[in-house]
Amino acid sequence: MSKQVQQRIDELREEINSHNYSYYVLDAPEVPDSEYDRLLKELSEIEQKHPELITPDSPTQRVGATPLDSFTEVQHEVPMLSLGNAFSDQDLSDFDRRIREGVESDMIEYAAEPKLDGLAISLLYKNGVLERAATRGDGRTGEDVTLNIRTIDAIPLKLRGKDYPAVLEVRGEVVMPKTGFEKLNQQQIKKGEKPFVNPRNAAAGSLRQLDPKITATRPLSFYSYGVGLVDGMVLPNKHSKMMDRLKSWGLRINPESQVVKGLKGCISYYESLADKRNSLPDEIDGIVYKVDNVKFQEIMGFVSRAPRWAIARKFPAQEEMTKLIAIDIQVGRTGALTPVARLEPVFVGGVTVSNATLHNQDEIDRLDARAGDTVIVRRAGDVIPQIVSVVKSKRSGKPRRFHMPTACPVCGSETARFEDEAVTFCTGGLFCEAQRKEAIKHFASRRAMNVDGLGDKLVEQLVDEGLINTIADLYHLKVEDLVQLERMAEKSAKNLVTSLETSKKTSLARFIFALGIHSIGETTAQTLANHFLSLDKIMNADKEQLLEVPDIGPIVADNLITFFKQQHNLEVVEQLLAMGISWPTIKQKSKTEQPLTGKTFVVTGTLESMGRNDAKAALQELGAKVSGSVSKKTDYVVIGENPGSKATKAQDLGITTLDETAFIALLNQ
Ligand code: 9MJ
Repeated sequence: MSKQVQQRIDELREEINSHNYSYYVLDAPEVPDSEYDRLLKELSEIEQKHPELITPDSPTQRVGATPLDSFTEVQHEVPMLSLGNAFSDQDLSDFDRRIREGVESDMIEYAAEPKLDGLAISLLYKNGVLERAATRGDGRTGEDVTLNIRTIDAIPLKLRGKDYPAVLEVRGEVVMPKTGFEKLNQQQIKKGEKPFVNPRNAAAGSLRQLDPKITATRPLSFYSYGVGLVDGMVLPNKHSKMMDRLKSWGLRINPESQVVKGLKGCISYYESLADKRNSLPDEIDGIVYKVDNVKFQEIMGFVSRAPRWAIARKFPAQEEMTKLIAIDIQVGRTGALTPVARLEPVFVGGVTVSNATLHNQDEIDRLDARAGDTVIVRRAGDVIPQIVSVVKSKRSGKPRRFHMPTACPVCGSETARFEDEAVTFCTGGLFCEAQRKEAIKHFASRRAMNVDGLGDKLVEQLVDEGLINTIADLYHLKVEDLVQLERMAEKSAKNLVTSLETSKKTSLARFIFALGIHSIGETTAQTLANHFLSLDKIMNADKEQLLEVPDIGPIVADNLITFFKQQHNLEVVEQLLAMGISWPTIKQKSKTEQPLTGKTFVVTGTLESMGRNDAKAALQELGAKVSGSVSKKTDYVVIGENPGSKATKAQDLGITTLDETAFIALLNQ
């Protein structure tokens, strides 16, 4: 029995390791994630039943249970080197000349590798098993980060095959791929925690965790680029061949690595990688050129802690220092106010940058950025330039703190900010030039005023041509004005004027929704109409009265009050009413008197005579509550064509169902 168990364990471990190899090293996954997870689950279950068969190099043993109190020091027997820098082709040409002269050869072959912007790490394998992982530290003394490194799937806990040296110290870079970095930062912001400045800081922060469980959640990766201590085998005498051996043992090598010939080869490799830089999965800050021939490396030797046989040719910096001239406000088409840093133009990441986003007030507070400050600007890849930090030591005088304006810089309306939200927005939705087009599109849309024939494109055209400025102007449009527009035939113009006329007969709820007040959706608009019965009462309600309405909280209440406090908004509403927009008086004195009050409906499937949203609105107008899912609390389920599981559930629960005919009859009653 136990022998069979051991055999299955061995099989599973081998298979899992082999899939890891295909995925990370060969970059050619063999099985879907689900299959990989299944194998790992099976192994884990067997190991739980037979804990005596668990070994530290089992793929289930990546995440340790107990956090550390502190990291212990590690002495590097072979020092971990740093690299000299080349900032220009001239620097590189000097380097090449020194090598040619040093080894007395006309043309040198170089192993060219992307210079990854991560953390240098040493991995010590004894008899093929990962024993210890350490940071570079100062090159001689680093920190033991074995437990954290073990959580990185791209690092094998056990080497592949059998022909590896008894002692093998692999060196390489732990990185956080760009996509993982973006995701991690989104999560950080969501949790209200500080985002990381760049992938390198994120990788460093992740490895510095005392609890490996946290590191395990971070999207870290690893590429090898060399060896340190080796015992028990002579490795190939070319760097590139040695890297091939590492690859065969399951260590990941950067797929962009290449052997190039002479200075010319170095330069064309540089150019091709610089072109690709933004589309590579990992952040790189240059190219490392290493003399491929190990004999030549030995001839060249070292200066202080850097080899004379290698150099890092840096790409143009992605971070530069400049002056923050001012913080301006941009108003977006949805009314969001975004602070923008106006910068003294600076060349960074390959372009001249003179603006950077500052996101919101919280971000400005976090940076403590003030007009006149010296700041560090970062532009990586195609992303919008960011301000990384303020150089406080260069601050002079006492610049004032920044505060979001209380009035919209475009239209002068009051600004507002939801509690617990980072965005400040303009409340002059109907009037603000920045929001004009969106406000008009929303107003005309099917579920709002339902102006047939007035699509988004036409709204843009009407505003761009200066025919309308606000939603009220729509009702002044004449056929003569419209026919002047490009691609507007007389018939379409006439139809549009008719649709506008027809749209004037609406409902109070539609009208409230059409105003496009922040956080007032269709349902809230309907609730307000049902409760207050008249526009006047809604416009004049104070906070207390608004909070009495079911499902209306303080945010909605505040938004309504602020909206109807803006003179501009009031004027537009007044004009609309003067133009003849009207709705049937809602006669019910209170919502309890409406025919369907207290009844909960679910609508499922396709109705022939109306859309689901219209059906919903019709029910709400009669006081019913419309829910998205069937439960014991549901009173009626309206069933259209191809209804799906909600209909079955209704039958199971014994709930009354209505077909379309019965439903229409009910509405007409
Ligand atoms: C990076 N950071 O990608 C070296 N490196 O070699 C590569 N760093 C290095 N090589 C010797 N590709 C010392 C550092």
